[in-house]
Amino acid sequence: MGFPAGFMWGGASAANQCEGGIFEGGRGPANVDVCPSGADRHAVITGHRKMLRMDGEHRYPAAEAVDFYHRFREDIRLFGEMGFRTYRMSIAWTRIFPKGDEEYPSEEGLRFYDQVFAECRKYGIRPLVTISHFDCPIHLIEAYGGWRDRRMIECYLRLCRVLFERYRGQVRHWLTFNEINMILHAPFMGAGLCFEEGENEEQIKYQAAHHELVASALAVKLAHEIDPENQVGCMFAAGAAYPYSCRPEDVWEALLTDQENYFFVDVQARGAYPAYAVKRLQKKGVYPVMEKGDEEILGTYPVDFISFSYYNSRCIASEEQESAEGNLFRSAKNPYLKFSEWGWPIDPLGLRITLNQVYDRYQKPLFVVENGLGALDHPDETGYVEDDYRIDYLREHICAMKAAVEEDGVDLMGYTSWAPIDLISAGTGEMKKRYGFVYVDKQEDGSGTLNRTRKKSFYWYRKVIETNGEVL
Ligand code: BGP
Repeated sequence: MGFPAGFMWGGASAANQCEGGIFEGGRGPANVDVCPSGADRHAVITGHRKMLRMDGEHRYPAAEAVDFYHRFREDIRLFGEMGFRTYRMSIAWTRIFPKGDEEYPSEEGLRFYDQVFAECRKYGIRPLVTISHFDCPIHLIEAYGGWRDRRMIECYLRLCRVLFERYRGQVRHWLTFNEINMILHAPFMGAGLCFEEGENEEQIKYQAAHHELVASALAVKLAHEIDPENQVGCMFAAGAAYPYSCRPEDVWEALLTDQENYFFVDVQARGAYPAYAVKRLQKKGVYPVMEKGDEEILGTYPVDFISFSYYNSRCIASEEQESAEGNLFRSAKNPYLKFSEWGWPIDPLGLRITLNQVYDRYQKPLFVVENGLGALDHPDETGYVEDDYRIDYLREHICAMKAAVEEDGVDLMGYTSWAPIDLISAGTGEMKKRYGFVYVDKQEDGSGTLNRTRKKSFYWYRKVIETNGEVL
């Protein structure tokens, strides 16, 4: 009983939030580099303020991030010490193709990830690789307008081919796009989209989504052709939508919210646009252009497994209510829940509910690839943090997950918490919003030694993994 043997415990990160070194190794500029911290970030990541270059007035936290680019050996050693069986990480697209549409990849970029994977191997850690975690080369944004252009599919598949061939046998688990539904909420970060005055944003977002969905299906095809042992998953930002009350209008709105997110997974896992999406897009006057053959592609190459991030549930009201924050989605404030320092609801049972809903809907293996607590940490003079609040959060979520496996029969492959080490926040660009088991001495103003120190949660998580989730 409990978690199955071989359950993939680990942690998850993204290149742009931890690597830094954006001017090194021949890497080209990407959308994620020019998302500033501070008040303008929101307008930039949503595509409403075009910022394709760094300026002198903003801070760009991805430039150095937490310097994983130079410190990956130390970091992976720490993951090994915690007993990680897997490490979810992403590839910076512009390390491999600095502009995005070159014919040949950069050997230097490929060599960097050779070294990262070699380091993982030393500790028996299997990489789980997100091919695109909010990455889009700036050149492709300037030349094509990002994913609104169909030619992106070809560029993305070139990247996939290079990765699948080069890392054949070293990487078996792949995710095509991080939080693919984030395209609706942060379209510049999710798909390199910038909007011009008067453009039909919905049309552009769903057109870009269509391109990503076709690209994702073709990536599944390619991965299997290159190595039949490859397993490819989709990834979406999950969190069950609860109706604010049992008023049918609230229940209806909650259903609509869930469908908006499930739309992506319905296509990636079931292989076709669901009927509700076809009708609703038509009603909104949104008609993504499809080419002959697209339907067949989507139908022939569904994903092998479904992964998602879970930070909180959502609460949906049909009428105006006090609202709450949460992973770029705002929803009504659920009066039954507690909230993090960033105002995100904390709802462990919501994870069990979400796991059940997703499993019922798709009947494919699931993988929780992000879950964690962003909090202010207060280190002592040695850098040690007594983060019982983080341990409590993770314990309760792991318990909920365990119940879903043990009592509900959900087929769960693994759990990678966000994040094994402190890194830059995607939503706010802050450093002080920390998630890690390892404290990084880097402060909000960019100062700090970048030294790594194990937090209390480090030792706790090590025990969790060692006992396969029995000692929590
Ligand atoms: C998800 C992203 C991650 C990560 C996480 C936490 O949306 O996939 O990249 O950052 O959320 O969010 P935040 O960093 O905004 O606290």
